[in-house]
Amino acid sequence: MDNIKLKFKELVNRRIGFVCFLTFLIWLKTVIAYYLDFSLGLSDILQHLIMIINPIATTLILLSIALYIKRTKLSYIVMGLVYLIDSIFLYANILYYREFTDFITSSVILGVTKVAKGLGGSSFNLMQIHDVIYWIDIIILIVLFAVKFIKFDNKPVRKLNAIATTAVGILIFSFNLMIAESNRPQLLSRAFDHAYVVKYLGFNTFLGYDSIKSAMTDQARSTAVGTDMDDVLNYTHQNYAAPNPKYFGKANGKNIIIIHLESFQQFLIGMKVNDQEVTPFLNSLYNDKNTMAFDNFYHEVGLGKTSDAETMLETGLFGTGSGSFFTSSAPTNTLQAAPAILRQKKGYTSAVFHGNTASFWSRNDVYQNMGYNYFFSQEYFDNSLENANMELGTKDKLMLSESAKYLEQLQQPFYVKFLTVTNHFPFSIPDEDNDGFQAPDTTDNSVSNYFVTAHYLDNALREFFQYLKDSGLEDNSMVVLYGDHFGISNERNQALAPLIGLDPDNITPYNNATLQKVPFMIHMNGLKGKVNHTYGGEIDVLPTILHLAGVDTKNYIQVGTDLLSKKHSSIVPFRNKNFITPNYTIINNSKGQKVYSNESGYPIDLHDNPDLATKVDNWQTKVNEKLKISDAVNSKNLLRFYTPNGFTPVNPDDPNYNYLNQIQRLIKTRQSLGNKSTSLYSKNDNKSTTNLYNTDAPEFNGDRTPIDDWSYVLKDDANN
Ligand code: GP9
Ligand code: MN
Repeated sequence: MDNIKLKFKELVNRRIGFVCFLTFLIWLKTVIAYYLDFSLGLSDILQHLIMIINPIATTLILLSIALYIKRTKLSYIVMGLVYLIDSIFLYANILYYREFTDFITSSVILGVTKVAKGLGGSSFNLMQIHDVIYWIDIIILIVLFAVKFIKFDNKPVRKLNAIATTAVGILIFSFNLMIAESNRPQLLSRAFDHAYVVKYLGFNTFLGYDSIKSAMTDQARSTAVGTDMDDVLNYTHQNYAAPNPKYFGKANGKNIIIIHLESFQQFLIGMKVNDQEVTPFLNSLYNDKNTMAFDNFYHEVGLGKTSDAETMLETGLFGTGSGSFFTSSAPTNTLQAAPAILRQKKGYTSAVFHGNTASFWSRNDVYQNMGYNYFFSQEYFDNSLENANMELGTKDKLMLSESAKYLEQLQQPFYVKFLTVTNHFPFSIPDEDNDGFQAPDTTDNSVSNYFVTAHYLDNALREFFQYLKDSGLEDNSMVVLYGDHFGISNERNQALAPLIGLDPDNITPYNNATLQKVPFMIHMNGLKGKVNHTYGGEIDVLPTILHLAGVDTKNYIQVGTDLLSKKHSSIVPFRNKNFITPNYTIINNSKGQKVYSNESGYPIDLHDNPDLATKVDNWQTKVNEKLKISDAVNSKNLLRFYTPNGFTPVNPDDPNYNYLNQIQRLIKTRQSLGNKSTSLYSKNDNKSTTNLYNTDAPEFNGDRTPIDDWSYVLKDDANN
């Protein structure tokens, strides 16, 4: 035993030995993390083996840099830094994965300050007790140095030995790559999902791989030329679905109110837990005679989540394949977005209401670039109220009720979007915000609490709709509601399963895909309501809304199709190229492609069904093309080369899209229009309607002042 200790001591007291020891520790932590915190879909022994060896190579190569440095202190500092950065990177990946089921890319790192600012304490909730494992080694190392078990080795490493160490790293890497390629041909050349690259090559290599890809995208943008638009125009002309005359212009001149239901999945509609309806108000709206509700509607977001949903709804194009379009190209690309189209074609005023800081997802820049006239973000709601803000912003009841005083000042018709936020992971609200709803019992707290925050959102919406009714806004508005994406990630579906009648031990890719259904409802007096079974997704919303508003989308570059059109395409692509048709669900994963029957939920053997195989191939080609066209437009910034007839691209510096002094602007607009002002406030004989808004938000405690008052914002506005 002593002998071993002595040998070990000897080893770690030499620089090369110490580097090997550090490599061992990183390797150990990473492998533990792979098994404890990630599910990478390992299907055979070789894949386990490849995954187990993949952390070694890059760690050894990076640490070996220190061996080229002769000066003792500097050499150890470099080792320490590399070790620390690698440890932080590993842990950041673990936290990121818990929320996004994905891995850190270069665009996540570049956008991290913007995103982190708004994320606040939410990452704390992602931490778990066993995470101690990922940091204990640092303490052990410090102790080993403190008790002088390990000392600095003053003897520099001979250059040849340093080179040999790096070479061993490179050799292991090549071996790793080789067996990875043999197990999964074209791993890097074809666009597999991120989990593949990590499973086969590790986090570091994935980051490097992704960075190269991003650099190539920048290249794509700078080398693009006008004729690159030809394919896009061909595509949009061929795939254009003409409006259904029955619905075209049905909402002509009406206000359009979009309500973004944060993390809201379709299974909540009509659901009961502990004998209580989770969302009684939305259930009634879903079945209302004036609501067209879709029950086969899917979210199609990628890593940009909320921002991807917004990208699709505002621009009719998908979010980018990695990272978020909002934080990468959207602030500077030329866009043809809903606020600008509606302003130019139908005279709409536009505004967004959202309880988070304005810079989250780069919204302040993106909205200007889309042509939004106003953006009422967190500072426009009373932050002095106790508990007003949760991790991701002002609670929904406060945000919605305090919005009334801004909404009533907007010139009509208006196009407005309310982004709710309380029903967001980690799904926690103070007890006083719960009206006694009992969370279901599950094995995962965040899954149980999801129902409580969804119920809270439902109550907030009931209050909001009551105001729409009482103020008369309901009569001249079309209200559109949609769930932006899943709240329960695939990782947590096991805990959810018993509540929705699934077997927790046998959740199939088909089940996971079906769980990506989100609500989509259009509510408008006179719109003959019913539950509509058409298959579609978020990409189809913009043409649907524009056609209802009486704007033909023919000349705009949008890749979805009007859900109400006879020519609507009911192949629903996911961002990862999986897709759903009315009869089949197609999943591409490490084991190849699987086709599930929507009727039975079971896979179909295509060998027995060559006709279907051909059809699936054709559909897949269509799905790939749709995503490719959308990606080409966004990544190459192609809309700068194409302006539809009668459309003027937005100049984001126009003072009409400036979010300073918004209140002054609202009032000035009203005053300068005199009796031509169409705001609700003007129509109500220059009297506020906020007294019609009733909320039981505990913060107000019966005191209406915060709903009516905007003096705290005026103060800030005056300073600007
Ligand atoms: C934050 C909110 C949440 O402002 O929109 O974004 P998400 O995490 O869902 O993408
Ligand atoms: Mn979201």
